[in-house]
Amino acid sequence: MNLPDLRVDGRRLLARIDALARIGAIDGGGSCRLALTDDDGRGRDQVVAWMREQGLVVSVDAIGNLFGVRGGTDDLPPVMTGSHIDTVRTGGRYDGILGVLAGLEVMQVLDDAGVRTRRPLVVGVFTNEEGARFAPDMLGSLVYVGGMPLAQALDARAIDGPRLGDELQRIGYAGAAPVGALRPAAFVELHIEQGPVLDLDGVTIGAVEDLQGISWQELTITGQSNHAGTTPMRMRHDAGYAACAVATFVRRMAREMGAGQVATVGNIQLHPNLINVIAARATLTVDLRNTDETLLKRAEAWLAEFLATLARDEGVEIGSRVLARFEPVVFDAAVVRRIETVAGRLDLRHRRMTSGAGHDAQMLARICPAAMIFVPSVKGISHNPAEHTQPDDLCAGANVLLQTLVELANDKEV
Ligand code: HGY
Ligand code: MN
Ligand code: MN
Repeated sequence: MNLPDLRVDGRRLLARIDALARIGAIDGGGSCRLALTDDDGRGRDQVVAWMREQGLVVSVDAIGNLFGVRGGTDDLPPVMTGSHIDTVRTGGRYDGILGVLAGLEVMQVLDDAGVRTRRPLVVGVFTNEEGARFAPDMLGSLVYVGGMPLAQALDARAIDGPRLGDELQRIGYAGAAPVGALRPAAFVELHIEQGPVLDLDGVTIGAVEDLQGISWQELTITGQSNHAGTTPMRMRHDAGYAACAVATFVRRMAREMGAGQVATVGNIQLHPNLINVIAARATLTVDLRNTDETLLKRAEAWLAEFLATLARDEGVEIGSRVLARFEPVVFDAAVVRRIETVAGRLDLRHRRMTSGAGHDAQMLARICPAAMIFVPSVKGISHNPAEHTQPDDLCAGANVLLQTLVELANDKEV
């Protein structure tokens, strides 16, 4: 079989995507498998079962990252692919899952064709990529590349209370392998775009050349609970009003800054959260992102100024805790070019682009040449059960991944 003619089996890939989506299934066709919950554990069990069926050597490291290794002919550093299978609470069926299952599909195609690559191939499944239950996001790959001490990560607290290390133990994925033991020669991640660019352009493949910086913080606003009916407006210290003022400010700031600045208040909790009580306390999260680190820092500074003025004017205290802070990342130009060349050879419309979302590839880029392949998200919808990518596009992305991984794995000099 001529390697460039190898193609994935779309039916098998889609069947596995459907099977995994049924674990933690929610209305609308999506899944909820928050990191290290029972459903995430069941999802992991299913992926490990598929890895074992395919004869891969499976290892689990101390932060719960899963690796399926397919040996090569030469004892060289492996080429790695993969992503995550944890989801947000309103997750779709492709975010992260496509990268993991397409990686397994690539290995199955090589088995079926009796092909052994020079370098070993590895599929990684990284812990807590979403950061929805434990902060920061991309936690498993961050620890894997040495960006966060293991002990600190194991002590991370879930938004519902449990300690990360205890949850790993509870679902049986506190692995024995030391983190970072597998040092890849290169890393390529296939992922849905989760934005509207490819869909609007009618382009099938995104060769992702960079990824925007991320600033996550949790704000705690302490006011004074009081009677909603008797307290004159001038005497209020209303944490609920202050939280909403932050949400409207960051929206206005992003619009005024333009230049790709985005801002989201995605989580607001009020206490005591009652109709007739002025809120004593508000806890909220702010997500700021920009491809330009200088502009991202400017957005953080403007928010800090606004918070100081708001605290003074409303007579509340505002505390801030950094949940995640990652600078923009530029992917490896040679790997990006290789993705473009493969897409061109497969007659697929392709373009270079930036990732608006965070991904495990941004962490792997700290230790090896890394890049990403995007496929279109219909109407740019993601983190929503309605998340959809056309089957032909899923297969096109998996075929670009297949050919890119085979080329990298047979190249002595990556
Ligand atoms: O937040 C993100 O960009 C990713 O979904 N973790
Ligand atoms: Mn993802
Ligand atoms: Mn996501």
